[in-house]
Amino acid sequence: MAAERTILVTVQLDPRFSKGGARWSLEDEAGELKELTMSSGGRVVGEVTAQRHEPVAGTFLGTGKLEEIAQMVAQLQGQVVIFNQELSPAQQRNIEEIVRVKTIDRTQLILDIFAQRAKSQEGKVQVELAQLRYLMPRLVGKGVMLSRLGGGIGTRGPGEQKLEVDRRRVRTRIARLDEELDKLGRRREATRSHRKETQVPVAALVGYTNAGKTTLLNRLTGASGTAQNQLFTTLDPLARRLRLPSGETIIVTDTVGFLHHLPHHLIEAFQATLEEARDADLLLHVLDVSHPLAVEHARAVEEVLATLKLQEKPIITILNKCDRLSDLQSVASLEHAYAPSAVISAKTGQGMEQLFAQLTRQLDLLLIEPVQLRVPSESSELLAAIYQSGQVLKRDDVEGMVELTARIPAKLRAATLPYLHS
Ligand SMILES: Nc1nc2c(ncn2[C@@H]2O[C@H](COP(=O)(O)OP(=O)(O)OP(=O)(O)O)[C@@H](O)[C@H]2O)c(=O)[nH]1
Ligand SMILES: [Mg+2]
Repeated sequence: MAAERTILVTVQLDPRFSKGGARWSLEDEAGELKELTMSSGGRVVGEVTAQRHEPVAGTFLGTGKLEEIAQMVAQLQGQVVIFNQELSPAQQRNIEEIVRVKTIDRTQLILDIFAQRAKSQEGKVQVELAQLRYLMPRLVGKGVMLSRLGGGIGTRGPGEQKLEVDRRRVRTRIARLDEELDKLGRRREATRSHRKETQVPVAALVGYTNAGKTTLLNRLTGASGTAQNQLFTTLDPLARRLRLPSGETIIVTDTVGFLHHLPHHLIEAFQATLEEARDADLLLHVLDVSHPLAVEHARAVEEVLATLKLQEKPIITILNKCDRLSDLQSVASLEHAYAPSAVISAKTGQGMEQLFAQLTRQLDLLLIEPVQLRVPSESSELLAAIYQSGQVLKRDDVEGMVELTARIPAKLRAATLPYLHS
């Protein structure tokens, strides 16, 4: 199929209405939408941006803006309009009636990419399920949308009947896929519990899409997963054994990439894939430090980890693609802010010794039981030392005191003893 002529619509809402997105400029949002579209194989022929206080209930954008989009579609022979936001089924339908071509939102765009990439049986089932669940509430009414689904435009009667059949078919299919996923999940569970029995620690690579997770896995373990400069290359995670220079063996698993504003039901759809991360003893957060939005990416990843209740796992932040930086000075502050961290290039192999050392140290700490500490906030040197060589699992700042749950290496035992708190 030839690449569809696509018109992009990037809307930025008042930060109060778009959770956590305040630091992304309109240009950043538009840039990411373009990358996603190209990753899905679309051809961008036109772009529209808009800023709004809040969405219009029925049409998301105002009439004027929608007319502008309709004109652009006509002039540039656009075949599809893509929004960077989530649209309700009604909004989607109403917009399609005005712009006269198929209109898709951010969720559907990501689902399309996922559908192209999924290779394993489980991945395919997960994507199809998410697609059907997305489709279900949209199987109503009339319009361009319906004709795309094979229903008839115009006469209401037959269309409605057809719809009922469609809906029933979709429901049956969802039930069957649910069962299949269950079965596949049990098989995966068996593999994982086998790994647990053998007591090999598991480290899961997590991070923003395109950060270099697969490239790093390949370098670490000589695996040959596909790494590409496009978003969401990996949907089906690989797991490989790695023998560290210190002699320890660990299993490293790849995972699906994260994105900011990852639609909620996509996270749900990928729970199974992310179980690799949930079961891991250690998370390796790969961050592309050469990206101008690196800090924003890191925050988006932290948000997803929090949603998955994984933020308290031990994390090593891997500051990747350092070969692209002209001066390593700029990365020094990140190295400090994200400690324990390692500056590397998965491409050239630079910094791998530092990463191995961090891995070994964190694995050693895994064997130490966490303790509770209450340290005065002004003891900044001790706090820094705990962060540098210990492993902070939880932190609360309460009235001039810092309450920590942390694993403390032997050399800090004495210094922290007075602050032990049960
Ligand atoms: N210059 C440079 N490029 C890198 C480095 N690591 C990865 N890349 C490139 O970055 C792109 C993305 O790498 P991947 O390994 O596919 O990234 P990923 O995190 O697995 O991405 P998804 O699977 O899409 O989430 C590829 O073009 C890699 O060649 C690095 O250290 N330096
Ligand atoms: Mg990958």
